[in-house]
Amino acid sequence: HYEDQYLGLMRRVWEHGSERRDRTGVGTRSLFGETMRFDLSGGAMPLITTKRVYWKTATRELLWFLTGDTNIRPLVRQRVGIWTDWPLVKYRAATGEEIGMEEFSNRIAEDESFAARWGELGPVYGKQWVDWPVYLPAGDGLYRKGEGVNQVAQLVDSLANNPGSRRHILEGWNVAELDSMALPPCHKTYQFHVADGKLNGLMFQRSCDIALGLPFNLWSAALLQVMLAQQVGLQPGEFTWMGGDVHLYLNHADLVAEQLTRTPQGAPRLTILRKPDSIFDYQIDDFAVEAYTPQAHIAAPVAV
Ligand code: UFP
Repeated sequence: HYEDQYLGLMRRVWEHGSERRDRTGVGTRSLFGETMRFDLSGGAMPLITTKRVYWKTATRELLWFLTGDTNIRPLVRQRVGIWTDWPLVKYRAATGEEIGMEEFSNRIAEDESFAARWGELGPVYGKQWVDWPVYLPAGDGLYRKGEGVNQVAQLVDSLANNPGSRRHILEGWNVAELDSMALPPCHKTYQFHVADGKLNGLMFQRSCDIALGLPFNLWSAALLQVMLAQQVGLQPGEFTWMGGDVHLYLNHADLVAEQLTRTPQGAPRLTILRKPDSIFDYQIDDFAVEAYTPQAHIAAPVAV
């Protein structure tokens, strides 16, 4: 089963990972430089079945990236809270207000100017993907802002018109802007490859929380590949995942113990219900997943 790779990675990191202190202070066990490969043909997806993965939440996030937005408001209005922690912590620190997550989310959703002031994440994925900033020399050592680069549009164009290229890259790691981002990109680099009528994809993730982040990241990266394939008239081929620092947090012991007793089941299939006019026109209802009967959700603490 495709998921044996995920469970095998979890087991190896837990049993053989080096214990390291990390930014969050929680501590991890970590291995460096890991790979998994998944066949996406016929609608197959690397969707984890040994616990429930909220693939619609991950899909909403991906669609939000593609709009170029970097404010949490559209996510919060869809009840997606995965990016809310960081603005909340910032708001509390700036105002001293002991506001809870729910109240903060409500204010973001209801009050547009509050969201504009407090919901910004800085130039994270969306900005870099569709509007990578460009500065043009304007003489006397000065620069003026040029039109941003829409990497996603360029990628679709190059896949369609120059399939043999070895430069089908989508990059989030804008070195000059890392300091203004809420979180430097984790899934920082994507590369695509056209061969035999198929679109192969590779995603490199510099830092990977196996328990909480990776199930989401696998789904989203594979979904982007399937969407791109549809847009350029190719079949989805193989998806290769590569991880840099691949870790389990020490406070995830219960999750690891429980999940490693479980056996992967079934082969969920993704269907895209129509072909939107462009990569930027997909809606959440365009995606259907069949034969997904996951085992129960496993709660685990998030390291912030
Ligand atoms: N993380 C992921 N996937 C993501 C994401 C974060 O696994 O998509 F946004 C995890 C990796 C790490 C933490 O445990 O969040 C990011 O911390 P750092 O920036 O210190 O690597």
